[in-house]
Amino acid sequence: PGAAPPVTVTPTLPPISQTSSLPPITVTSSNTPIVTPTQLPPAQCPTLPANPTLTAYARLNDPFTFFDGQRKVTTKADWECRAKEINQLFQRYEVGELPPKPSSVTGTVSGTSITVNVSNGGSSISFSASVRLPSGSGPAPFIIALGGASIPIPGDVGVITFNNDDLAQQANTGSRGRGKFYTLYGQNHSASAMTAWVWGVSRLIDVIEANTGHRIDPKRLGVTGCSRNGKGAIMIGAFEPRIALTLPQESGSGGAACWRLSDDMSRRGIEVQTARQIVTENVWFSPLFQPYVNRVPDLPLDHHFLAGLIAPRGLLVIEHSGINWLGPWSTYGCMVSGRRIYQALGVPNNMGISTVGGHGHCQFPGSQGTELTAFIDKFLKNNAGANTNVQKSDVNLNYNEADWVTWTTPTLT
Ligand code: MCU
Repeated sequence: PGAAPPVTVTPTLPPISQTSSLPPITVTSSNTPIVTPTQLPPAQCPTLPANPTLTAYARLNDPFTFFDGQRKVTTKADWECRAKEINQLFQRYEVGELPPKPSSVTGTVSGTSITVNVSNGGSSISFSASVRLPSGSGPAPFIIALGGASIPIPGDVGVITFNNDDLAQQANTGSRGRGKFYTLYGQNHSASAMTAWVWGVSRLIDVIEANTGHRIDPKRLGVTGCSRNGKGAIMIGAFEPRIALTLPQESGSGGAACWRLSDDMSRRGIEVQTARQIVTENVWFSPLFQPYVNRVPDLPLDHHFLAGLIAPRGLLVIEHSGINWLGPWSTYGCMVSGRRIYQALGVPNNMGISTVGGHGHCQFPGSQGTELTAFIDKFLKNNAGANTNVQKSDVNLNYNEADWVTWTTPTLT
């Protein structure tokens, strides 16, 4: 038998063409990154479980670990996710739901007032704020003052006086569900009075942004308020990113103080406002907070996180060192540890803490004038050189941070 014929393999696939239809890659400059950081896909933010399991924690919660207890915050993008998570935690455990911008928000801005008209579903409300124009002409910075300003505001900065009680009353626990916010969203809405005020300021800013030809520069807005309205001011700074400078004054417990630290003062026999007491006095917090006031360590947050929600925007915490009810040690310690978040973001001096006594409640003392002026200059008047490196108290409050903070502060990239 002869040898088998050789097997001939005829390729059926067409030959691979050497010419490509893709355009050639052009290198324009060796220094130009192909993808700029802002074009990077957003980090995946974790979502909170529907029914979170809480783990008691006696110290100040770690801002740099996510709620799941595992994932760490190592980049600024991670922090944006963590801040969203913290915002949700505040709504869920303390202040109730903050409704988004409603379907219809209209209004007018004049040299004397801002009028806001809002409709949502079948209901409508109108409210207004009064305007004090600054000296000069053209767009200028303005400070929104809850119930009126009790800090000195320079003449070249305008003032918007917002009657926050009109949106949500705060006389006593009987004020629950009373005010125009609840006319719109219903008496049983979970939002606390403070949440309703946040919402109201957001609508004022909507109207300021939607109108032209007035003097209010929407990019240079501050917010202030004293005492109960100082609690409101810090919440507004935390929940409304269009606020450039937050100036809470003597906000005390429920504001710049941490619940855990105020409870510690109370255990030491100091007569300080606590979570347990505050819900029996007024409606600043949501009914959702009630179950936690006697088990504060279960809360997955404390108020040092409020500083983190405001960061990197300007924040000067103005407190009183001599009124125990306000929790001077608690406000100071809470904010010193909250300032770690600004430090992590590389902007420690965008936040200042100033605690001074020897004056009446809400009577701004001259000795805090330098830092107030510096923060207004830097964040409302674009004076980058103003010295806002402020962390002071006129008395030694002896906050030993190591007792309360065991996490370390990363440098976020
Ligand atoms: C510091 O803010 C409050 C405080 O929380 C209340 O307990 C007290 O009754 O009133 C203070 C206040 O708003 O004073 C004007």
